[in-house]
Amino acid sequence: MSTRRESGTGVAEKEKVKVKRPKQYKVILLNDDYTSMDFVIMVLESIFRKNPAEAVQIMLNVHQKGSGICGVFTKEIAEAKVEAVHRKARESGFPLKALAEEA
Ligand code: TYC
Repeated sequence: MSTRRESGTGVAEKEKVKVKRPKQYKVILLNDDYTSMDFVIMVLESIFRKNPAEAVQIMLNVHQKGSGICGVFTKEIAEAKVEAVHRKARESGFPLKALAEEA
């Protein structure tokens, strides 16, 4: 973005105003052998706001492929989602893991 400003000298100066798009981060869910499918679906619905059909689809994809994307967010939000997954999993005694990775 660029704007023209009067500096007081009568000379118009061009000033570069940098606006940076915040980096985006994927939240990736990892498969494991112990977390129940119902729990993963509940996590996808509650933390990632997926509808039931989307949640089942993502869960099955992670189950079959080993990992899968459940959303793309700014860094702070992605990290908060990862923490929320780990907290819920810990509370329920499941080893479910998620991670954030630059998109
Ligand atoms: N593999 C798990 C099972 O068979 C289900 C599962 C799916 C676990 C996705 C984690 O991220 C996951 N119960």
